[in-house]
Amino acid sequence: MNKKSAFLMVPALAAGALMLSVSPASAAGDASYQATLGPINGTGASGTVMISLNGSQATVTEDVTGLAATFGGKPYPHVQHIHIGAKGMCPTTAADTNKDGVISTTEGAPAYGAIGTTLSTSGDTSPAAGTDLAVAGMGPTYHYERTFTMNAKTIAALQAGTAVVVVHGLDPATLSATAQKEKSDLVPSLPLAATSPALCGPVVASQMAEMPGGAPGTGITHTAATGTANGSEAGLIAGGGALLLAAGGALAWRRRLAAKD
Ligand SMILES: [Cu+2]
Repeated sequence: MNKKSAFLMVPALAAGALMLSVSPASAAGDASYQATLGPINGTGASGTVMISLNGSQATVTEDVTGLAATFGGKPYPHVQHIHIGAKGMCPTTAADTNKDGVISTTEGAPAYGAIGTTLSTSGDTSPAAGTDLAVAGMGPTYHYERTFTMNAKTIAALQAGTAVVVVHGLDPATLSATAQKEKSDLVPSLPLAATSPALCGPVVASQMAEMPGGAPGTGITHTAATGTANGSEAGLIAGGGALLLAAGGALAWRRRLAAKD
């Protein structure tokens, strides 16, 4: 339903998207995105993320606060990712299909998809590093900033409005007695709390980056990309032009969805 209406709105935006695509090549891959992170699983945490793209070079700046503080007497490791390939949304409590009171990472996947990029503090940024606790964000409050080469799938998701930042790791004490005994759906050697989502925010195009000196004379205004609370509708609409231009990508995206249970 949402997808359909978003595609119906594409013709109005397609002209703008095409005009942007013929702007100077040096600016072709440059864009900025942002996400406001909100609590999942009742963490009460919050945060912001900025992503600045220069070709495939991404600079990610993130500030979070209110997360679980310690685990085993050490700063709590919060693995964090840009998820891609689904609806570009954060899950609601309805996603807790096994009714244990916790939205697990897997239960949230129909909304935000699989890991596209790991926001690790060093080394690998691919999905393979997704559950490496050693390169996770640490403690209840942290500032993260890193520049790295972002993979094409994640860049495509940013452009399509289907990227979602998810920070994981819950305080086990806040879980139901049942959930406290469960194992992680991602890493069975860890408790469920360790990998379940704590913060989530759909990534939307940042208006600021489109203004300075960009595409003079095109007269294009970007009203669709302003970050609404859930971001999904705006993201789908804003990404419509890009999806149309990258038909192959859109097809692959749908195949991924179809392949998913
Ligand atoms: Cu994740």
